[in-house]
Amino acid sequence: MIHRVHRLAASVAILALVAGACSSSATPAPTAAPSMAAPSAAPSAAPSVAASMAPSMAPSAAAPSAAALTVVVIPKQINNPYFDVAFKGAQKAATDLGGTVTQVGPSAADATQQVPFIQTATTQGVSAIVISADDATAVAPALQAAMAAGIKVVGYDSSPAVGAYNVFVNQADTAGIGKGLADMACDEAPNCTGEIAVLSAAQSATNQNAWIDAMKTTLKDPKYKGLVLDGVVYGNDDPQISTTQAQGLLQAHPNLKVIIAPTTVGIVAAAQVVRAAKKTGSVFVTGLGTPKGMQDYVKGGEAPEFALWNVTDLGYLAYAVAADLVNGTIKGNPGETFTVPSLNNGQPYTIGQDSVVVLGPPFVFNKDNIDQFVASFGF
Ligand code: RAM
Repeated sequence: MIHRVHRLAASVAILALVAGACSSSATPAPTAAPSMAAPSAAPSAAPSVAASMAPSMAPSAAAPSAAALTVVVIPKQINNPYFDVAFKGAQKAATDLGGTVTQVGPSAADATQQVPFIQTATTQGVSAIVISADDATAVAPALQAAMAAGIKVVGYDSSPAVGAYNVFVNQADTAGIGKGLADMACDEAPNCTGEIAVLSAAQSATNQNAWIDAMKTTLKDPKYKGLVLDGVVYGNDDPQISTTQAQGLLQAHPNLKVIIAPTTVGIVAAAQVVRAAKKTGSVFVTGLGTPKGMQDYVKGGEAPEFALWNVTDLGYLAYAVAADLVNGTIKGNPGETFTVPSLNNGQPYTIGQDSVVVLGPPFVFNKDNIDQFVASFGF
């Protein structure tokens, strides 16, 4: 137990649980753990399809032009609670900042199915497309065609290829998430020892692949030498496929200690499978999940800790960036700064390398804080 408390403290230092630091809600976040220094804009793991943009001067502040602002949000898939929460944030931003926002997208996390939605939005002549890419390169030509038609493209959550967006809004520092995943697995494995495995989303997902790579880098540190990564399986952000894959992990690896699911769909499926298999207390689940979806499994002991960011704020920030691009407040060039009054305590965001903006540090959830977060933020 002492081990767990110490390790959790270490995790919090990496994945800081910040009291209301990035919230668009008036209600403060529950636990006042110290924040780590503001993360620098993490480079996107997406492959480059075009030369990066030239730096420019910081912009002047300007209010969005509501009349001209029509934004289409294309998530990885609809029917995923994570993206519904993000869309609520975008809707709130549209109310606050002006403009209209709609969400369309495929029912499965499949990039080829995202392309027609991009093309339709382009034909409609919307002002901006906000997209979480199921595959960085598969959506790139359609997004570049949209950009050529004068539409601003904002990636959020999972990056399109560099050059196929104006700005990518990253939910958190990529390396920090990867290290946090390793640390939480280390927390949950007895004495930070034993077999671990990853249940991911789609095999092509930019964000999950970047986090897993960062986690593997962290695992090379001698501190984690007791952890053995059995492999990575893909549940495609589909509850049924994720369940089957989690069951497969338990069967293939009888000594498995931790399933790391860096996907809100996968982590719930894994926790359900562990409970149904009566492995509570011998196999643990961690990763990235919505607090509401994981509340029961945190208390049940299947998933003592996991992480996420403020998803509402992610949608809000993506919309705000789209609005600023459309009205010319920013161009999307590295080095530009901008503020969003209800986010980041009104402090400026800076566009970093590869035109990436980072929302802020994520939260680590456990039985001591999860109820308060859900009550305050509702997701
Ligand atoms: C899923 C999606 C999304 C990811 C979260 C953590 O809902 O794969 O891209 O950011 O999990």
